[in-house]
Amino acid sequence: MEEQQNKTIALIHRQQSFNLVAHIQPDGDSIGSLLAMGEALAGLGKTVRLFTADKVPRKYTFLKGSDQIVTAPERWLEDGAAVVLDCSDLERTGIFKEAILRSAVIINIDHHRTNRHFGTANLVDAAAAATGEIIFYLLKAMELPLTVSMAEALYVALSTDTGSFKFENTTAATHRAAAELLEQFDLNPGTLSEQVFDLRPLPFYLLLTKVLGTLELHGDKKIAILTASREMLEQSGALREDLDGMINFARNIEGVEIGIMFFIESPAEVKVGFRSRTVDASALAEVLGGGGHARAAGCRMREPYVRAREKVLREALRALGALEPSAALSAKDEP
Ligand SMILES: [Mn+2]
Repeated sequence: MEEQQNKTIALIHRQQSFNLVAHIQPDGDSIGSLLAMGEALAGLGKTVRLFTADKVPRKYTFLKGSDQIVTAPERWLEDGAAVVLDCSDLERTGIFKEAILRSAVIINIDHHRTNRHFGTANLVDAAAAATGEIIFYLLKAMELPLTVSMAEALYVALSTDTGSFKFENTTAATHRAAAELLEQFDLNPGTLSEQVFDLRPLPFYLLLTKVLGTLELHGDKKIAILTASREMLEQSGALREDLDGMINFARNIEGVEIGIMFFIESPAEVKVGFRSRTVDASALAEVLGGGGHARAAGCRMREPYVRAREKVLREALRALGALEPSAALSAKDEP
């Protein structure tokens, strides 16, 4: 870790321009990490561009500088170093993958256990609750002074990836970072949390009633499944980003070990999210071609919903130990 941190710092000092990229469907950690890192590099006199393949969700647009994050690849600085944030692999950067691969220098800063170490420097720490936490300690090691907007961005990164410091990825180091941010700046955690976690537009609630209506329980009520579709988004006037966090309703049912949420992208593709209480969600997602964290993971399956759902349910039952590997296959399954 320390060696990779030193390597990262050396690369930052050596390079003059940077393209910072976070993942598709950016979350609070992606946006907060992009903004804090971007402002830190700009403060060092570097030329900086900020990218995500999808637009900044509404709930993060109050963060200063979020309007500088663009989805347009033509803004890419061809001689710039790439800084990839919160991405376990380059697929997660969407349309920016090729541009990143063309870069002479790639700095990979991430906290996913499944990170592929695709960088020139790989500042990867699976023990960190958020990429924002790694950035906080990186900037501290560089002795770079923070600004109030960087502190807000990092606080949002820490609080969103820990579900308000509630998830079991929250550590003393996470709290220390948050405490230092509160100590140094006049942040209001109540206002920030309300903005990020509580206030939702009406279409969110209209969508929620539809999604909760799809609830199914399996495996002795230890697996809860929710399903959403593009039609539901259209009918309720909601955006894709309004689905963010909805999966927790499945996981939070008493007695449920695995919460699963499907999003039907098209008749031929589904996105699947996993939230678990005890089971290794990242191992479950990996079997299905995805990845993530121990308690939160996901995958994308290029097949129709009904078939994908059958496979996912079978793997989830297996992960619970409810199925013996051989008993898991019914007659019509391929071996
Ligand atoms: Mn993250």
